[in-house]
Amino acid sequence: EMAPDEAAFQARIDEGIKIEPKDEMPDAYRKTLVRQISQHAHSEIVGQLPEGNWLTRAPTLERKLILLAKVQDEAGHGLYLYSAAETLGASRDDMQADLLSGKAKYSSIFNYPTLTWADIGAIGWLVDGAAIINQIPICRCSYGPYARAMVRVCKEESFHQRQGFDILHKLCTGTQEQKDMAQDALNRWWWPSVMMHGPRDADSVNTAQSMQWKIKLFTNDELRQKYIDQTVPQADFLGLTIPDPDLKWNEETGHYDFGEPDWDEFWNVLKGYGPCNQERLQARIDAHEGGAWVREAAAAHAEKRPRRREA
Ligand code: FAQ
Repeated sequence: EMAPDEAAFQARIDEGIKIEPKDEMPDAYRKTLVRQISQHAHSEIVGQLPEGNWLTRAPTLERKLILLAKVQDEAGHGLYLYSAAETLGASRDDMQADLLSGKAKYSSIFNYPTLTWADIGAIGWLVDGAAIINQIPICRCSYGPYARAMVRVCKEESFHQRQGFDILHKLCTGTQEQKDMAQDALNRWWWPSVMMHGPRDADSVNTAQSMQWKIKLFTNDELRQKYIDQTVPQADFLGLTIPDPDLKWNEETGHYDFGEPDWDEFWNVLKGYGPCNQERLQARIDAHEGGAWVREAAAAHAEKRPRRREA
């Protein structure tokens, strides 16, 4: 049985009324949002690292400019999302500290290495593709600031997805060596991108409550299926083979059947044992420590300004 104030809150959610920062809300709703939004923000920030790795080695000046813009967009997404979490009373310093101490989660996908230029195509195509499928529904989620932040984020992600597809299209219409490089990138990024949607519904502790609160509008498995249905024809167009022997169109369901990801690998990455977890965290710690003088200078400047006005 729900307490009367919780029932009233749920009734507002059911009516489709957006919850705004100063509205009353159950503690657990606030906590779930801070958890999801801060993890989402951390993902955007850590998500700059795998692609940032290729900025100095992009094959042309034009590709370098495009990639630089894309990586900067991800930083911007991180900042909107931290701001959205701050509207719930979360402190930026605490969120930052939780990321750097390894306490906070960020998306598993960013713990894999970018070994070749084709990986940059694969990230745009698959990872941004998966992110859009997850984030379009969040534009309609119950918490106003999170929903509004997602509108612009989704527009930018769709540019990112196309630039990734374009990189792979170029490679796939190039030499045999280039096409092999694209296939190799797909082989390595496919399963991590399938797992990126989160554990199976049966193992997802948060889905039921988040769906009831309309923080999530679809389950992990529903979004995973949508992602696979959308991506398989794109792989066909590129002439690439998805590394899943069980992948097969199902005439009856109107969806692709697919194989089981390696969930042990997924949980290991979440525990910190993925191929790049340590390297990613260290890069963020170094950036934070290296940026200390900027924060000190900004604070000193902010302190001086009112004094100067008085004088
Ligand atoms: N990685 O009960 P559920 C991007 C955790 S897109 C790590 O199912 P929930 C754009 C989960 O937090 C990527 N951890 O959880 C970009 C929970 O742990 P907790 C970011 C994961 O929240 C592209 C536990 O497992 N997008 O960055 C993952 O209901 C290219 C149990 O799971 C978002 O964050 C995972 N893959 O559903 C940037 C979207 N999956 O907290 C740069 C917003 C699950 O209880 C380059 N988030 N876990 O300790 C969501 O939609 C949801 O939070 C899900 C997970 C669907 C990710």
